[in-house]
Amino acid sequence: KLAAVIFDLDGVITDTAEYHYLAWKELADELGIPFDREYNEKLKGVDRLASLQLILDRAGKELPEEEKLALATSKNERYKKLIQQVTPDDLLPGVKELLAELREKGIKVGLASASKNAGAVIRSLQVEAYFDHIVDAAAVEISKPDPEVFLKAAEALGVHPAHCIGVEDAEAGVEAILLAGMTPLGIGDPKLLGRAKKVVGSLEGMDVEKLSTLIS
Ligand code: B16
Ligand code: MG
Repeated sequence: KLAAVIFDLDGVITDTAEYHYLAWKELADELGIPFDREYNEKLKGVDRLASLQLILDRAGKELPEEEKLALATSKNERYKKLIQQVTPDDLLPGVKELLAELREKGIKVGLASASKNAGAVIRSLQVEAYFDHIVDAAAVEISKPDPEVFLKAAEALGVHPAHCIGVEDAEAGVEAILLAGMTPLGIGDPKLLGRAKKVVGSLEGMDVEKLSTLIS
């Protein structure tokens, strides 16, 4: 029986991927490293330092740890400036309606994002009230595809993973949901998210009845 739905943020609730891209792009340009939207796909769902590593790897560039931390901080400063533009209009289609229905039917709602800025984005989107728990990404030790962030969310919500649906747009995220023992709903391309129980283009028209059929 469906007890909780645990959402990823970027690519599921809103499309902050574009802002992450712009912030990384500025940094990569300054470093003289080639970086484009296609390569950016690999960074989706991947935490900040691991994303930087993917960019450096592409140029075969090695840097000392302190320098990497400074670059990651610099990217984050740019990102934080960009997300000041986020408003409720940036909610992806169907999200608000689904969150409202989940709340109304007493199904718990959690957020399992790799982003340390997740709380700020959720507040700017003005949907904070719909979430029973937002996992603190800073407290997550191992990134997706490790299931830690989803398991932490389920624990905080007081629900068994078997009664949870996880919603993800990234391959690593779908993997994390499966490893957590939850049912994955994919948002995006079925070719990339083939391991999800079901893949839809967006959450438009998604409701509790449809979600329930995935889990029973
Ligand atoms: P931050 P998600 C992820 O969010 C993004 O997809 C990924 O591109 C980003 O690097 C990561 O959060 C960390 O974000 O630098 O703000 O801590 O998809 O897990 O909601
Ligand atoms: Mg995502």
